[in-house]
Amino acid sequence: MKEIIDAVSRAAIRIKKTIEFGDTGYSSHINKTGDTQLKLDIASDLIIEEEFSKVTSIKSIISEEKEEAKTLHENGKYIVGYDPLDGSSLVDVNLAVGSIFAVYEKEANANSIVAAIYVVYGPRTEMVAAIDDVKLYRLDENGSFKEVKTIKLNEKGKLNATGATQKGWTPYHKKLIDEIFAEGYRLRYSGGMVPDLHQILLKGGGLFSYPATTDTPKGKLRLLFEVFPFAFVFEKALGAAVDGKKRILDLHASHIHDTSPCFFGSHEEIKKVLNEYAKH
Ligand code: P6P
Repeated sequence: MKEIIDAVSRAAIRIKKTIEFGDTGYSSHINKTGDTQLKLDIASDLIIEEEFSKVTSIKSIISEEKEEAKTLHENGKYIVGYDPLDGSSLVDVNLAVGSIFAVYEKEANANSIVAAIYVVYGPRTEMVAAIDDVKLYRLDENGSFKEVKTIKLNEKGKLNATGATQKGWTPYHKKLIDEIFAEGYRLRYSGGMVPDLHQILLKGGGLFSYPATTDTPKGKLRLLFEVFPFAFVFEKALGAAVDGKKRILDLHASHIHDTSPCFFGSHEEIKKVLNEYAKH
């Protein structure tokens, strides 16, 4: 696993430079989920593929920016699903973005995930790796990622990151969110999944929700390279992740671009979600 983390570190340093000085315009390509790809998306995907090509333990890669899975090393042990630059459209307004990686063994699905890694490109470049526990690393002035601390969530937090267009929320989802705010939680939502979840993890807890809505009845976030990896991170950080009724890591993706409603947070907040959603 260390060689995969090292490859992510090398890719992150290259992607950071591409974000700072690259072309933020749109390409002429549309990816499998119908998003028009930014040149940054394509550049980041190529950088990651190049760095992963040097890692013989990686059998194949599944990228949000690629149509199909790609084999790298026939005798490799791991399948890596990744979103090369999640929230890339936020670069244009100088907000933080991130790369997300899920490491799978036998098959690319929740029951086979063995590690999750993400990188946040913000005022500082940080990487979080979840294997047995969740470790935070920060890029230093010498271009090396140095371990900072182990991340653990409290039973209850203070932040509420409320995703999706409110017009499309179900009445019971709105009731849940309003009740949490009425308890004094603070709204923290940038539209970037990686920094929004990173903030909850580093501030000790809260709730991030991207529910089913009228315009996204199956949610928007992708199981293989967004939802499963963050569910793994939150559970290893002593939190939880559900789809409203079930544990995320008990779900099964039948297609590489499948999405799901998702809630990530501390145990207290996830209990509130399950209690409210159980009534509908
Ligand atoms: P909305 C970015 O496009 C993204 O995929 C995630 O990073 C983010 O959490 C979500 O979409 C934001 O979606 O509908 O709330 O703007």
